[in-house]
Amino acid sequence: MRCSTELESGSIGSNLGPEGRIMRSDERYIHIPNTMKRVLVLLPTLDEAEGIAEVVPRIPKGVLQQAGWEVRILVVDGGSDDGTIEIAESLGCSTLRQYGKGKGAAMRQGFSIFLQGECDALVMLDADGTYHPEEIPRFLRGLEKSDVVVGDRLKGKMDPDAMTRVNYFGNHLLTWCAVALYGVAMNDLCSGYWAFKRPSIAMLNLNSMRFEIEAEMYTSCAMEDLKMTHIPIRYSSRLGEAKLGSVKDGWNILRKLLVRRIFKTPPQTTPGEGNLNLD
Ligand SMILES: Nc1nc2c(ncn2[C@@H]2O[C@H](COP(=O)(O)OP(=O)(O)O)[C@@H](O)[C@H]2O)c(=O)[nH]1
Ligand SMILES: [Mg+2]
Repeated sequence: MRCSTELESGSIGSNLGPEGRIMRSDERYIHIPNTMKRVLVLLPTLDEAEGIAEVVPRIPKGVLQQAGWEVRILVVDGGSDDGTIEIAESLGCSTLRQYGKGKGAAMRQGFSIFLQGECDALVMLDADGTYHPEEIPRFLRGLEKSDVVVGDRLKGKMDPDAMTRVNYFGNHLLTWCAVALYGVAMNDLCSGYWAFKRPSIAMLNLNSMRFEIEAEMYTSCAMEDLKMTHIPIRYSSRLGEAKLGSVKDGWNILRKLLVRRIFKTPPQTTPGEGNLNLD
């Protein structure tokens, strides 16, 4: 059987402007047995050459295939000039130069592309070597009983230098604020390792531009009553340089929690597109 994928450049590229075009897709057509489900692994990158070279080969495609999952990898890049895109493409990833700037904008663009395609689930993780791609099968197993699975670094096994004291304290504080404001369980608000069933992505209403995206994902899941499961994960020191500024981004995250508590739907938003409605 000949089966087109969501990453077939013709169908997606034609929906995007020149800046947001799909730059290359290795697999225009793939053979997928009818019983296989498809997962899109979404990796945001900004000058992450070292990280992407480490993370992509560690995605356990074989294990996932045995569990019935066909894997697609999409790198949404924020304008790297260190060879990140070339490395990603050499490793068989599809790559996309995001509209605008910021991780939040990149993730929302990735979500929109996911919804244009036919994958059944989405897993997102940072491309800096902090999260362990080997744990993707645990996330997908978690989706059998819930709508969304969130990796919990704070109760998982964290390497000694993986998180600064300021960030550790800040993550606990922001998580506590989130639960106090929304009354829905959350263990690690700023985790960048999440998995979603397809309909869950379609229900998210997001307009974050930067690192407040995960907090907004939580608020949206809480307001849509999606069932979230939390699984402890490993967390390691990053490769390359951090882009997050602890105080500035911490404040943005808190502000997002407060704003979304009052204004439930962000302005200029359609589901899955946030304010990046590209029409
Ligand atoms: N596409 C895109 N990715 C970004 C941007 N800023 C950061 N990232 C990626 O988002 C992930 C998390 O960034 P990082 O600096 O590690 O922040 P932290 O993990 O929250 O401390 C990494 O994979 C970065 O390369 C951006 O502006 N655009
Ligand atoms: Mg990181």
